[in-house]
Amino acid sequence: MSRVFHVGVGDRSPGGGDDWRPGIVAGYLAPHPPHLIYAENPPQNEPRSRGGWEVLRWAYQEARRRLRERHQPDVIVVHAPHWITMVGHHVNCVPNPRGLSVEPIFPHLLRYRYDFRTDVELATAIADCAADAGLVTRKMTNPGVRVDYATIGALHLLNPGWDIPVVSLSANNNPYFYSDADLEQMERLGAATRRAVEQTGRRAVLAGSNSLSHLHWDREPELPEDMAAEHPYDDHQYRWDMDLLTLVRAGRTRELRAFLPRHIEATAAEVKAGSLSWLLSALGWPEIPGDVLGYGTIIGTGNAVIEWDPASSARPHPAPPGWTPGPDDADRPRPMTGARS
Ligand code: 2X7
Ligand code: FE2
Repeated sequence: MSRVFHVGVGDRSPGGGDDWRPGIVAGYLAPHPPHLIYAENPPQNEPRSRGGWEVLRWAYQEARRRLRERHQPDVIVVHAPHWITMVGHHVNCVPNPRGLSVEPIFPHLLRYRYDFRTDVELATAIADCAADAGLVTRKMTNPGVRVDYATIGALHLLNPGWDIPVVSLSANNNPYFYSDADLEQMERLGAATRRAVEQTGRRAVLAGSNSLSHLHWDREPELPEDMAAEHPYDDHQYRWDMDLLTLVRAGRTRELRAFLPRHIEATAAEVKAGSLSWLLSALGWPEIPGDVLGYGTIIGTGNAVIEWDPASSARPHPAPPGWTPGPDDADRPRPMTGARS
């Protein structure tokens, strides 16, 4: 069982140097496939593995180092696509969620005991700011509700010691009723999150818990961590993911915003649930490069760990001359055979 402590805002000596300040100090795209926790063999998870998916796990290792040494947040705010709410956007306001999180499709990979602290003041402020912005919003106060594995996955991988308080947001299901992703509500939720962080004076890191391309196998190898079986679902999905990452690395965030619905349509991308739009909207769609710490596939889906750090002086990686996003797919119909979840 993880041990948890809560450090009050203002109690902590900055330690982060002259640039210590409240606000949203960084955002991460933080994918959650249960395979990553399974491969780490932490004490909270029952199943045991021989490892696997190392490059993505090394990316998370670097994210953890930056979180501890550079960002030192008061709170991690996570938006995750497997806490699905049919009506509105819910905010977990339970002070100390604890229990067993089981991945319903991969229970042999993830049966994880969690026990963490919620920053209830910030959670309440986010719900209130979202309601003020015209979003249907609920404060979830039922301590018996089981926390989903996408919330647990991103949070464990960013902070396995669970010594930083959390705010967890649900994913409203409405994008899945429409053929085109309507991400406008997620942008409003992002702006509301930012307002709440500023009102409460928190130093916050945001985590959008999404995979990228999302068609995947429906058969698992006998040994789940057999890396000889792991590769992109197909070249089509891989190329769309690479184009998305090219925009990210180049800092072309406005174009990325317009590109997301195309990427979703072409690859059934999990960002349809809106975690990435929420995250980038909260950061103000900054025209700064995202730092792609790693990319890898998990049962064929594309996954990237990416950091946006508004205080970083890292320079963009320009796209090759003449490059435009969106592979030329005239000769390649969208594959329809993959499974989705
Ligand atoms: O939730 C997931 C996912 N997003 C991608 C791959 C495998 C399992 O679970
Ligand atoms: Fe997922």
